[in-house]
Amino acid sequence: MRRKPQSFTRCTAALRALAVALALLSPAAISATVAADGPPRPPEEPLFHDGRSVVRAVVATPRDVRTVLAIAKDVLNHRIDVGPVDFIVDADGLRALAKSGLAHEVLVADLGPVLRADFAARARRGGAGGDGGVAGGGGFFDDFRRLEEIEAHLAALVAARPDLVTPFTIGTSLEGRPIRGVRITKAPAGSPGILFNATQHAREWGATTTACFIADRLVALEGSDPRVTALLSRAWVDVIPVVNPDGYVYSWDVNRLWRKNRRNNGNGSFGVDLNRNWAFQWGGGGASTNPDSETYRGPSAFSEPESAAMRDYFVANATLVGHIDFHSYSQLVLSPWGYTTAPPPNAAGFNALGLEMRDAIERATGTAYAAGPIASTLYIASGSSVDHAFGVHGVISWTIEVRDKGTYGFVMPASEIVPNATENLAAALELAEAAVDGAVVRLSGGARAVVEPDLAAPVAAEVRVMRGAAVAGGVRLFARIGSSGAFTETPMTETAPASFAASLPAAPCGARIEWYIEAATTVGVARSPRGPGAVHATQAIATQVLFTDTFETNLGWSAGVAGDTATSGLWTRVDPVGTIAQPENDSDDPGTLCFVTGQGVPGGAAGAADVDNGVTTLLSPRLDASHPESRIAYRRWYSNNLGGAPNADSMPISISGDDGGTWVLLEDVVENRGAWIERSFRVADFVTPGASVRLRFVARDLGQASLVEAGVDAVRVFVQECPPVEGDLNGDGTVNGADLTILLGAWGGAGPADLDGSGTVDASDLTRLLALWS
Ligand code: 0X9
Ligand code: ZN
Repeated sequence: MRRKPQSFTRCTAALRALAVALALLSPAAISATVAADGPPRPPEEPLFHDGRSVVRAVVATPRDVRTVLAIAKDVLNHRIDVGPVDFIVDADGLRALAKSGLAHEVLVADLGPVLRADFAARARRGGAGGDGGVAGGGGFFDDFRRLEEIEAHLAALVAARPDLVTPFTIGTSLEGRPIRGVRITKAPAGSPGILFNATQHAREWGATTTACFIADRLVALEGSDPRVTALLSRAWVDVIPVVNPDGYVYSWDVNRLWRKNRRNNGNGSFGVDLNRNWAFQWGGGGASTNPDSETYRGPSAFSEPESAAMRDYFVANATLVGHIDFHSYSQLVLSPWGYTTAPPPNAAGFNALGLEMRDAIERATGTAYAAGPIASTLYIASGSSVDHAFGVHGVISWTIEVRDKGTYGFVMPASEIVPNATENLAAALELAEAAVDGAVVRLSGGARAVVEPDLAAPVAAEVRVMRGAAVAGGVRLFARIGSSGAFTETPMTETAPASFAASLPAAPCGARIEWYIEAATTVGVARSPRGPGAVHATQAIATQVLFTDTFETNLGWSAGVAGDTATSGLWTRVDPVGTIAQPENDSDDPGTLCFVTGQGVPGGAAGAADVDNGVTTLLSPRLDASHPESRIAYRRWYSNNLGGAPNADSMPISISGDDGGTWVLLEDVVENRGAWIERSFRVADFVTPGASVRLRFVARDLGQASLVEAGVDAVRVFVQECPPVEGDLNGDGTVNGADLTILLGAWGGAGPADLDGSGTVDASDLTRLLALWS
């Protein structure tokens, strides 16, 4: 693949103007329209946003921004670098949007029924529903919970493990509600600590449940999970799930989409955006002076009791070293700064740790998040928690925007609570360990699953100090061949600042290499992989590539077969033009071409060249997979979670061993990763290996008007095997004591231990085995 810039980054001046305009647009700029709601209704009369829609426009120019500005009732979320912005419009706004010609999709046609159904479901369950069961028991995470239920759950954690959990209150909200948290620790006094908080923004319930889940799991896993146990023995972890209790209650009782606190601003409007009310860089960009605005910064820094309580918490807890402020939505892992696009101190450290957190999330549930600094990844916002925590206290501070990416937005289905929180617990542990141990170790190019036998394969890692200082010679590789015995320690060489290299031991074909890296700082020892005793595992095995197709020329693929019904988005071999649903580049293989479903035009709408009205089939030529151990690999792209009727389709990928006569399903793709994903299969697990194997990729839009995009690249046939080792009776790749035991056990008989084929296992076989000894 040769990377080409995304079309909208080609014009940097326009982009800068766009960034400025977007900073203005951020909920702040929509104040006047929000005010059109008039004064808030009394609590007994919920607001359901009837007749309003949620739309996503792909903003590409400052003019587009002005259009959105004029039309939006509330901006929900947006990312500058990929262009989409989600916002609420009324019926007039929807008409205006259609007239404006701005490319957009309707994510929710009418919020009214959605919010009414959501409200009714919760009302049926009753206010006191849920049993506050301890440590995940009793279905606490089956549904969203009212403030009282969350408080009861925190109390239950304390009651269950008084040796581990201590309750605290950091202050009182405007309406007199305590802002509660729990401290979870077995560490001695004076140890470093971590804070996880959520719900500065009332409507972000997916963040609230994440914080509750983290507290719950830490309590449940302490004493059994080595990683959690080790963390809690050397650090304290505080969880404050609801920083804005008044707003949270209001989002349950009156307006599900309420964001701010409940300050009466005195002009008929309510609420200060707590995440614009912190002192560090208070009053800068991306915050509003207008009380009607959704990002109203308040009359002065820390004017609000909720943010002031958080300020006091940070002052009082001097050994706090790491922090995550959970928000929703967009699936982003965000680091300082928020107030400026200028890089923060240790930007490289933040970047490396952000990527580690993103990877941990993906390993946990397969969900794709993006990582980067706030101001350049999302938008400029000043007076926020993250900037204050890092700017004033030096705390390694993050915002995570949890699921999803706009399909449900703030109104996350209850079934997503646990998977969402599970992936964010993984990120939380990653942050906690890096902050406590003082460093992050990030493997360059990941941990290789396979290396060539008998060669010392290089291992490279980026080591970034997050706290304290590096220890000279403190980065070391530990490796062993096999799964038992001592690890051999090798110092890693610093080949460039923060880049360390060493080699894995050469291992015979078939052997498993286990290894880990340690990086010592003055405050602790960081490790890859994280967690005591965890190892990377790499297999030494010989790979022989028999066939490669990079799609730079057509080696006989058929794009379309008889019976295909799709009317647009047919498979085509091109250098793709990206949209929010389609790749901008082919996969990481030589050249630029791949197969995708329909070629777009630069700046075109995402729905313009997707698959519509039926199926489109991509059929391979005959592939020679006659080696009995043949494996087939391909890289695929699939997107079906954007646009109308998301997740309604799938892409079946099948294999035939008889030239297309009969087909066996390899996988039915539904995952939406926004990335090229490589898959490989052993042919014999599906069909009889032979010279007439074919692959078939069926992209389809069945029944509903969905946004469906797919791609295929880098098809290969290869074999991974070890030549048989003479004398290796147990097949572990070496001749050793285990083989001797087998030979002696077979003494006097026949079979494989009869190495010389004399008909009897005897002394001459023993002599031979000893001569072959590894
Ligand atoms: O705007 C915000 O406060 C956060 N996004 S949200 O959609 N949840 O409202 C992002 C906060 C990022 N942090 C900083 N801007 N410092
Ligand atoms: Zn938020």
